[in-house]
Amino acid sequence: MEPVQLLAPDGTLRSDPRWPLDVTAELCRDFYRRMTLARCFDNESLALQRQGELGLWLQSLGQEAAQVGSITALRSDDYVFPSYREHAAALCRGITPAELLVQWRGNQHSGWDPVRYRFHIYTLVLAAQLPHATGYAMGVQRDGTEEIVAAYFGDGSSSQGEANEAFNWAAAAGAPLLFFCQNNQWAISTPTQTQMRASLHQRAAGFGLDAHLVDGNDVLAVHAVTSAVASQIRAGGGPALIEAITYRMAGHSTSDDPGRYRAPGELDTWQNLDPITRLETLLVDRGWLDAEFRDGLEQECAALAAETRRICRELPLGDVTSLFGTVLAQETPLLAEERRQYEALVASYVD
Ligand SMILES: Cc1ncc(C[n+]2csc(CCOP(=O)(O)OP(=O)(O)O)c2C)c(N)n1
Ligand SMILES: [Mg+2]
Repeated sequence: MEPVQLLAPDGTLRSDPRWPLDVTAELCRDFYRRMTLARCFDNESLALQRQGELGLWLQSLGQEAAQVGSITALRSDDYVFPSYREHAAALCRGITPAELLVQWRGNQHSGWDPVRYRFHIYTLVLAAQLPHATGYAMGVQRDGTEEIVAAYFGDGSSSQGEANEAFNWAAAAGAPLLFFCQNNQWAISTPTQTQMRASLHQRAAGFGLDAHLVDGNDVLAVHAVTSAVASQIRAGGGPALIEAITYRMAGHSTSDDPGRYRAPGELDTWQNLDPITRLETLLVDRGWLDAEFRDGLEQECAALAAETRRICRELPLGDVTSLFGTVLAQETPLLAEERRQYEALVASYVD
């Protein structure tokens, strides 16, 4: 299967009758704006981590098209289960920089109200969100509403038992669920080729999922495919999986040095496929990137960066012991003892 592509790396647009999309100036500018703002926020967060203001940061650099193209194809009340790198998608849902950073500064366990944004908290335990999403989608199915559910995960996570259980369970139940894999070629230092023999979309079809492969650095293709697949799920067509071929242009996290395992030249190859540059080529070609729009976006980016720097330093310190109160409805004696020990430890810190 060839990945669906509507916008070639050189900016040439082609249409595909199977994946219709009304490519307007407004749509392209909106995608360009969202992707540019996400990258700007990501760069700023990286800088904050390097300055010691964040404990850790996992960049979404290079994956903006996969995230923006897909999340904008969903309705705002479709419930989403992300993994941990979905900052561009989170920003599209209206989650604020403060809400996104507080967890990575180590001040709170998570930063936002998942019910308000219809966007679940980040899951760092690989693939744990996939059975959760399946169960949630089965609930939605029983409610009989028009809502569908989407779950983001990575190529490496697709090797987890939970992922494969979720694929099978969702397929068997006919749950209204979209599995969206960002195949960014790496699971920390393990390349996709080492991780699997059959590609994910092939495996997905074997589970009975409606499986698709898309160029994840082509925001138009991602959007067209996700829109069509989401409509099909909403109409009762059962679960589907989209594998988006993209690239993690940074290290796995700020604790990782990809120079130790990545072949020289690999990044250059993918830089030529940069999703933002690709859309920019189209915008310039069509005369849709006028000075007013460009200046406005530059100012918006500068304001977002400044706001991100400001709020990061001011983030309130949460109650770290609250974790003990949110796991079980009734505290067990063992948990109570552990809580007391932990509270004593925290109280013993001088600063
Ligand atoms: C159950 C589990 N095993 C191992 C890890 C350690 N770990 C964190 S991220 C990661 C790689 C994940 O790769 P992928 O799913 O492709 O996502 P990506 O980081 O590329 O977005 C690993 C092995 C973990 N967080 N959870
Ligand atoms: Mg990966």
